[in-house]
Amino acid sequence: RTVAVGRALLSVFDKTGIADFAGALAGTGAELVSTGGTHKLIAEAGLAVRDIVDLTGFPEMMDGRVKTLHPNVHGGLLAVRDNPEHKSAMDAHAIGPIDLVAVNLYPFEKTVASGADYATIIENIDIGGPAMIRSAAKNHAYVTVVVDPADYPVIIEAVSREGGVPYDLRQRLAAKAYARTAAYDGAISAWFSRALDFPDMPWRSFAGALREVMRYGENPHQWAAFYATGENRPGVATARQVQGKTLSYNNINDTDAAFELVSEFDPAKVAAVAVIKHANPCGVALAGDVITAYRNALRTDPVSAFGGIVAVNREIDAGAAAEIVKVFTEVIVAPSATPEAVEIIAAKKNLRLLLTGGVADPKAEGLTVRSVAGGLLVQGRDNRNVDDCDLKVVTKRAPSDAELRDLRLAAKVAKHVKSNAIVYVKDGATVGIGAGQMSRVDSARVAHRKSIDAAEAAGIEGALTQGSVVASDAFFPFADGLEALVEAGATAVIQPGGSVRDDEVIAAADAAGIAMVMTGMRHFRH
Ligand code: 93A
Repeated sequence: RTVAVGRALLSVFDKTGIADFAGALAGTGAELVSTGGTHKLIAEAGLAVRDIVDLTGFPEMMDGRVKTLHPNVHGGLLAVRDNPEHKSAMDAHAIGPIDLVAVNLYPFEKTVASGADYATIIENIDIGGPAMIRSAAKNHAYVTVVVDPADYPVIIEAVSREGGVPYDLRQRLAAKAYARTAAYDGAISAWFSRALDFPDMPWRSFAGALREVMRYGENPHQWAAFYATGENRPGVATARQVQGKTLSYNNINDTDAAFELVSEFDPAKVAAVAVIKHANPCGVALAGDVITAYRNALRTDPVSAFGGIVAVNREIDAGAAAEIVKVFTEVIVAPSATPEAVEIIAAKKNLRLLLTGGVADPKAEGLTVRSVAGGLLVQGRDNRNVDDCDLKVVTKRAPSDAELRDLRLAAKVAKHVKSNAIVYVKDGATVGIGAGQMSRVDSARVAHRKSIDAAEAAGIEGALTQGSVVASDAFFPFADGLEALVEAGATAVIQPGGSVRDDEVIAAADAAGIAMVMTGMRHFRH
């Protein structure tokens, strides 16, 4: 529904565009009400405008600290217009509805940035403004709230075209309003923690639901805390810890990487197991059952698996539990575990068992956040994978069905390996993983060399990568990367493509007689 603006309350610190906005609203028949400075400016523009003092029956007092904090304001903003009880309260107390609020806040952030003293900063904490914004935004079913002068034109346009503000616009403006008040309070909270220099509780300066203060961070000399975002997503933040020591900062980070990886695979179709170290997989395998998948995942790099994290996309049964506890493991994470499995794991007192209740939807939206000096980098989750791609065969030889199955697995694993990522797969299991090298050629070689060690440990001649397929998280800038894969014995390659030298890379693949498919989708992970 579109709501006409019968009465508008304007109270802005930044007065940009406010006179024109007020004029346009008045032009559609709106009554204007305003606070001190804003009132003065609008009146000087020659518009009829009531003083807020008139509406509240109270003077602005205490240096303006109390000017709009009054039932005539908040009742007018919060009343549910078609609720008989609310209506009679309005009648009884002569509270008139307020249909639009334009507020922008005392410049707290700018005051802090200017190096002002403590008292000045405190005086620039706006109280009445956020209160009105939050009241109006809550009642967006009836009320329009505008916190940014850049939004005046779209409101004016709606009012002159439709005679009021449509619901979807009110809703969007309300969402923006809460983002503003949240950021405002966040800035106050961050300043406060800095000002007080909470030496014993530095984690206080963050917004969000504090879950746990940890003994230390990535290293023992770093403090750390764990916050829940409230996303309802099976994973390390929402899991139930059945047993074991408290999770450390690194445990949580690694467990997340592990569980997000196995969540790429539908448990109804296949069992997936990942063994993770330092947030990188050191083995991933798919099989008909968990125990086979675990054994095959372990084979990629049994040395690195020591002290690792094991993630499973299906219920852990007694057989799988007995197999996993043979290797020293820090954390096991899975959707569920049978009572017998829980009992077997209980024999290892320190081993943490986390049950998530399900796998995470790999397609879910979400945020990833990381810090840089003085800022935060925020992006959407990498919620796509090779299944969303149209695969293009670019070589003379096309991959066989078996190769294609393994290529898809390799591509999904590569998405979860730190760049540059090279992942060799054979028969549903990784056989070599090269992670985090600055050169793609080195990642290919590291994985190959490690697979020679793993072959030796398994009593196999040569390298595990012999006869494998391989995925790269990003394109090959030169043919040398492709040649390194051929050297390792790969027979098929999956990669995004898109290099200016794609032709050279394809020619090298054809010369070696291997198949190559391109996905068009890069999966950097830094
Ligand atoms: O001091 S306040 O926290 N107390 C209030 O009741 C109040 N009402 C509006 N600040 C309050 N405001 C703020 O005044 C608005 O958020 C706006 O930033 C400013 C507008 O004042 P003026 O119209 O006098 O320039």
